[in-house]
Amino acid sequence: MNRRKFIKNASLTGVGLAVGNAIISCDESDSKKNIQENNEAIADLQGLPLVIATWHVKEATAKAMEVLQADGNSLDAVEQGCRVEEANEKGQSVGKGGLPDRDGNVTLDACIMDKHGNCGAVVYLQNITHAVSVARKVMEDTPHVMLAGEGAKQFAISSGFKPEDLLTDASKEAWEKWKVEAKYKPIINIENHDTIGMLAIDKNGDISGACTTSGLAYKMGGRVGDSPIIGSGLFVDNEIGAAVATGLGEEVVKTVGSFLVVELMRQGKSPQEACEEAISRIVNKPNSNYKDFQVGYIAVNKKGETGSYSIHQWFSMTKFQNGVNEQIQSDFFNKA
Ligand code: SD4
Repeated sequence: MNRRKFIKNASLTGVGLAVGNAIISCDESDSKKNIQENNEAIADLQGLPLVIATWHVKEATAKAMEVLQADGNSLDAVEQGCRVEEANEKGQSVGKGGLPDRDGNVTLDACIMDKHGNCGAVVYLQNITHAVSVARKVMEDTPHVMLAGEGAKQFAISSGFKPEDLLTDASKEAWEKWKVEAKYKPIINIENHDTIGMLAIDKNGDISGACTTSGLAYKMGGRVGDSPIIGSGLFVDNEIGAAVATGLGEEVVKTVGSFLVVELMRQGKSPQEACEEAISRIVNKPNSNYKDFQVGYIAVNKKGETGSYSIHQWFSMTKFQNGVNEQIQSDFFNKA
């Protein structure tokens, strides 16, 4: 029995790892092997559950941890965690209160991915606050992985979501100020809170992830970023780990960033090393104008080790593990 099945079986029986070990022992050598696997399994599960998220979102990670501590699974945890920020009108890059495109429309992108590799996404979704939950519905209730625009909105409404105006007074005012000059220039670290990407490992050791955003402020009408694109904004492989991105989505899409981070972990890199390599792919392109934009990654592997890295300073990761919910400043590339 491999370690994964062992962990799963031990947690499914609900009778504890030591008992699980006794049940699966056949002869002495099997028994020794199983004890070793047992110890490894216990070590693996020690730092769990855990949740990490992009930027400073302690309320969101606290919500996710509440779900995990109540024996909830990692999929519920990331959905519930992301919903906190989607509902927070003060966050101007996610859900309600998100900054609009240049025509004044708030359009949301989100996706979610579970331990089986199932995923769902919505792009250019309007008038529905909880884009991450619509993405989950796409995953669970449709034969598709992605719905866009009006189709996504109609699906959400038919699934029971209430349409509402997502443009708050504060975001409308910011847009009106922007219109005076109407210059489109992505701002590095527009605020200390941005697109939320969240990754969680539950008590069974299973990984899920989600990502939700209103995208870049004052983008062209119809623009979709990396955040709802599986492999770019988010990728989960329950055998290996998971990664999620924030920043200038175009650059993340061009390097299929989150998939790259997970594949690098598969090849043996730590989450930190993998995030650094994914950033180096962007900044080391010939003629890269990386000085003008930000990209940040966070990642977690199956052992619960985490990493984060960005192009510029002031990207951060919020991490909730072993009872500590903390904001961790990310290391970064551009130290010049
Ligand atoms: C996008 N990656 O739409 C998102 C925006 C973002 O920090 O993450 N901003 O390109």
